[in-house]
Amino acid sequence: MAYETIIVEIEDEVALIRLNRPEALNALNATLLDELSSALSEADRNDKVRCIVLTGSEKAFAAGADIKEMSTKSFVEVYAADLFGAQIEAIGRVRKPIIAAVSGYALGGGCELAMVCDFIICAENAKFGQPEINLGVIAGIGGTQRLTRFVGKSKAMDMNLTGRFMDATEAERSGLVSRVVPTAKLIPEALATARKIADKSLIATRAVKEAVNRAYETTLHEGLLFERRTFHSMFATEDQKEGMAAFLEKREAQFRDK
Ligand code: CO8
Repeated sequence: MAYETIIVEIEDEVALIRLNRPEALNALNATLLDELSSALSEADRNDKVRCIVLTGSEKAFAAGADIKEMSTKSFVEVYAADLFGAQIEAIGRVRKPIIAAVSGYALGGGCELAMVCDFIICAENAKFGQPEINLGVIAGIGGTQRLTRFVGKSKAMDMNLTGRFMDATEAERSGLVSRVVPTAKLIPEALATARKIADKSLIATRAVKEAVNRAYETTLHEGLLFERRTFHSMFATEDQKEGMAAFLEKREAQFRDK
């Protein structure tokens, strides 16, 4: 399918989705979010895709929601449309793993979009921030909620109240990103990581995603029970038999998602 604001490439069972509005540093407008949510849902349904990488350009993952598009809207308009609610929820429903590969600015909605993904690998030039406060508003798609869970209250308050940017070193130290790589190596590293995940059983990678996300939505007791029952359910799969047999036979496992 042809898109206006994103580019989708599928190779080796990995879908690479690039945000592509260079004239606005990949600012998230309604078209981009519509296209992105449908491309991600399509990748989720596509049997040839087992892992997804979401990225932007070297200068910007995304510099936030599109300020030009939003600036003149009224409360009634944004509330009635539930601005960006449907798209972000659709992205949150994707069951295959999504890696955010962040280079340059990930600000406002850009930082929030990266946090909707399952984990973030960033380049040395990455800058994260929730600068909505400078526009007289607050974060609207997770900057006060997901960021707080990633980096804790003190840093989340600091970022949301001052609008300051966090560099890659601080982002890694704070747990916002899983690793930092040289800027030129970002896409190769993210793709290699995605291929590694694509080699696993898709039943198990989906289950990991569900179980880790459960940690943010329930009590420890309920989360541990969910994890244990999900672990038990793996014994109904051929991939569990194959994975354990391959280990004992000292060979690579050939998973078939069954
Ligand atoms: N929206 C629209 N256009 C943008 C945005 C944006 N967020 N960011 C950059 N652009 C445009 C600029 O207007 C400029 O366009 P033009 O050339 O036509 O003037 C072009 O991109 C290049 O930008 P700059 O010239 O500003 O580039 P610099 O390198 O000088 O600066 C910065 C880069 C620091 C990233 C700067 O562009 C900036 O501060 N951008 C805005 C960052 C920001 O405030 N983001 C938060 C936006 S609000 C938000 O994300 C709310 C999300 C929640 C939605 C809630 C729904 C429920």
